[in-house]
Amino acid sequence: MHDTQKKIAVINDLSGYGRCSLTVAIPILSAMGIQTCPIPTAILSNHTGFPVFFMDDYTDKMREYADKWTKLGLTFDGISTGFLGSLEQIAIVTEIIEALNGENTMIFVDPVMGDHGVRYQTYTEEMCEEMKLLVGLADVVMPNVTESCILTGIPYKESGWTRKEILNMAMMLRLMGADSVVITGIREGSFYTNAVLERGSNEVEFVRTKSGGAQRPGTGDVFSSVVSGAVMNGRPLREAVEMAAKFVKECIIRSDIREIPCAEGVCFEELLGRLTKK
Ligand code: PXL
Repeated sequence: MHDTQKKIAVINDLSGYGRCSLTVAIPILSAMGIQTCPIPTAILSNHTGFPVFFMDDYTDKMREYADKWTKLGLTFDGISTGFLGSLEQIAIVTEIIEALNGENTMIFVDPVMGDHGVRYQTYTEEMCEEMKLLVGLADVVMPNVTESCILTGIPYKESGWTRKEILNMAMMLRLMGADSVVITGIREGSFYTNAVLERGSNEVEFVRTKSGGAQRPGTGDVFSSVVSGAVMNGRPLREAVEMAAKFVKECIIRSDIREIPCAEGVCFEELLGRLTKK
């Protein structure tokens, strides 16, 4: 039989504790039937939402690491990027994407920079600027509202976004060069809304999900992993977003029932069966 299994290179950090980035992306994409090949950006004891963390930046090693993949002639159906630990790393990731990018490779960029109107501790202003260039390479870019505001320069607000404002923000992100834009986690009363602006369309589709419970870190990684997996499996973007929003909500509800501490993310592990291909 021909090897038709889909393959994705996932550029993200390995945080040992707290369920985010690679420890979320690898199991989710694997459950969706995709061969998932990590390129680590940094190794952390735990994510940066905890009071203390150890972080070993992997910037100096990434070129050599990815270069061997080029020499091996590896090609990928998808490349995804998440948390990046340094300014130089964003430039390196751009190079890696260019080296591994095949004719039909889908590029998924989750510009992990902040949440709730605040930049992550490790993120500098220069890194935010550099991130705009990476956004330009994306087939699908998936910022949350905070990241959308940082990228576009629009002032952040926790709620009260009009749909016109969201459309404008999505259009601005597309002007940076991304083909399709998904703005995630827009607060609308007791709902969370994801806005989908597809390639070639001038209208935003809104996917609303009733808020499922406590806010938890790593849910953005769960969301982007499911979207990437579903798109690679041939689903239209809107359907992929619906699937991801539903899965995140179910994970949050289960985590609240199980009383998982919020800092530890969501217990997606026991729900992975819902994502496996039937
Ligand atoms: O889920 C986003 C994320 C990824 N990686 C690291 C983080 C965070 C959020 O806090 O700290 C290292």
